[in-house]
Amino acid sequence: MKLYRTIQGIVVEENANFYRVDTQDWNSLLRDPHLYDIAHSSIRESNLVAFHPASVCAPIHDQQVWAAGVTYYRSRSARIEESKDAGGGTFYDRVYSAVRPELFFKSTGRRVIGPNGPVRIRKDATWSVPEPELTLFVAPTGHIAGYTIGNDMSSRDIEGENPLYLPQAKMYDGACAIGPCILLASEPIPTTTTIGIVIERNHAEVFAGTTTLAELKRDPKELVEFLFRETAFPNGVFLMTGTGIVPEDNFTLAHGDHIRITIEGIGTLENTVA
Ligand code: DO4
Ligand code: MG
Repeated sequence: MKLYRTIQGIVVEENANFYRVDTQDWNSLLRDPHLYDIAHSSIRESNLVAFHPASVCAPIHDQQVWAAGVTYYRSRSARIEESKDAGGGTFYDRVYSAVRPELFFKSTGRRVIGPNGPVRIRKDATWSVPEPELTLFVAPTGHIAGYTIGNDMSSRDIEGENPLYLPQAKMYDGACAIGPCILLASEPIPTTTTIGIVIERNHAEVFAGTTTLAELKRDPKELVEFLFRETAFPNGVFLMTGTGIVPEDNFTLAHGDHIRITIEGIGTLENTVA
């Protein structure tokens, strides 16, 4: 069951049919402890609606986005390499195997870019990449209520120069895209789930990569447990779970690049670099 926030209102998709959810308020719906049941009870013939993909917005309003880092071996290795001159090797290696994960604030809800919206690379960066990440929607109670697709846009040269520059490398306008829907799930997402990314430049593929959730080193529940330890999220929160796909070191994004991230069972998030 997939939940969409659209210009026309809130819509739930089940078996390729779309149904109106009788509330206009995304925050109160996501806050509701009966979110799954409310969405499920909307699946009836009298609620059938036409679906317009172009009207889909980011599935977020007043929720924050947080992110986990170095949760895949590939991310650990890429970061050790990019920060070797700054002595980052031990930081990234240590956080990969530490009990406490790396968690950082990524974006306010209102700054998030939705499906087909423009993501950005920093003007003062020379090495920029998208990071395709399974993103959890966590209810105010700390329960993982759903899953979406996230793009944690990052400036590798800025982060690599000094780990203390991470907020500048990762928190700027157009650095966070989420969507297209929230997969509401009563069961954890399977570890066989595939994550794929394709980047096209002038209609030609310049990078493609895939991974699966089996490569994710930490249980999503463990990440949530740390996030909720000393912080409350009254509207719920989105938590990116880290990237397992990092392009080769000679790759950097360019203006006009088209980024397509697909997570099995959820859908595809498409954005263009503005
Ligand atoms: O340690 C820096 C950020 C890591 C990250 O964003 C990731 O692994 O996805
Ligand atoms: Mg990331």
